[in-house]
Amino acid sequence: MEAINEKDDYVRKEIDKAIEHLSDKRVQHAIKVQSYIRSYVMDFLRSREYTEISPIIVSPLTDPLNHPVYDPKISAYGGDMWLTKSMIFHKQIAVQELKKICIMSPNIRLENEDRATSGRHLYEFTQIDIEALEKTREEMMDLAEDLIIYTIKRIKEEHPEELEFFKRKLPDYKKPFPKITYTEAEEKYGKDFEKKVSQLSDSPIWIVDIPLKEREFYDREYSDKPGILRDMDLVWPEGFQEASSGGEREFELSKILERIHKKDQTEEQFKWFIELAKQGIKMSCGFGIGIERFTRFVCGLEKIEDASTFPKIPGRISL
Ligand code: ASN
Repeated sequence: MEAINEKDDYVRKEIDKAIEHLSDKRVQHAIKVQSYIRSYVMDFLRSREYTEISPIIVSPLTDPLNHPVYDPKISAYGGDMWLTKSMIFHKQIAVQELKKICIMSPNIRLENEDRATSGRHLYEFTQIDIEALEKTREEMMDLAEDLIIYTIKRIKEEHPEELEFFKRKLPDYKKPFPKITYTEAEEKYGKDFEKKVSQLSDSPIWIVDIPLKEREFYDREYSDKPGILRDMDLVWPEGFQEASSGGEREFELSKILERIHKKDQTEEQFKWFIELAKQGIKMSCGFGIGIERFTRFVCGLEKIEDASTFPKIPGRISL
C-alpha cells in the first residue's frame, strides 16, 4: 500500500512540475522560438529542393551510436524492433531514390543519469536530419552554413520581440564558418576541447576530420588518411557546444564490413543494412541539427529542458 502511495506521490510531483514548467514565461517564449525555427528551417530546405519525409519510430535497424545508451525495443510479429536513436540508415536508403531529403526526426536515447545536469541532454529530442546523394562534405557544410544564417536572420527580422524577451543579441554570422580539425583541437585544448572551442569562438565553428574510433562505422574514412573520417561536427559559439554532427557515408560493402568488424560489432546486428549494401548503394552525405539545442542557443538558455514542452531528463520518468 505504501509503495502505491509513494508512486502516486511521484506522479503528483511530476504533474505539478510539468504544469509549473508550462506556465513559465521563459519556456513559453522558447517554445514559440522553436516553432519559428522549425518553419524557417523547412522553408529553407524546400527552397533548396529537399523533400521532407516522415519520421521512423520503430524499426529492426537503428543507429548503434558510439556511446552506450540503454536500447529500448518492442517485440512484435515474432521479431524485435528498436525505437529510433537516429534515422541514419533510413536516410541512406531513402536518399538513393529521393536524392535530397530532410526529416523532423524524434529520437530516443536513454542516456546515463550523469548527463541529467549537462544542460544539453534530453532522452527524447528532435533533430532536423538531412541527407543528399553524391554530395561531398564541403557541399553539405556550405548548405548547413546557409541554413543557420537564413534561420537566425529570419528570427532577428521577423521576431525581434522574442530576442528582446531573452535579452539576446545575435550577430550576423558570416560564411565560411571557421574550422579546426579534431586532432588540432585536442592538442590545443585537451580532452574537453569541444567546450573550449565553443567558448572561445564568436561564430559557429566546425570540428572536422574525426578519428575513426570516435564515431560509428557508417561514416566514411579518407582513402588517403587511414583512421580519419570525412566527418564534420558543428559547434555553437559562446560555450553552447554541439550543434550538429554529420559526415560522408561508407557505401562500399567491403568497407562497411571492415568497419563493423573494427568496432567489434556483429554482421547479424546490421543484416538489414548489409543486405542493402550488397545490392549496391551510392555515396551520400548528411548531418543532423538538434532542434532543442538550436532553440537553447538562439534564446541563450542555460538548460535544454527550457527548450522542450515536456522535457525528458535522463534518469527521470516524466510526462
Ligand atoms: N544525424 C547524424 C548524421 O546525420 C547521425 C546521428 O544523429 N547519430 O550523421
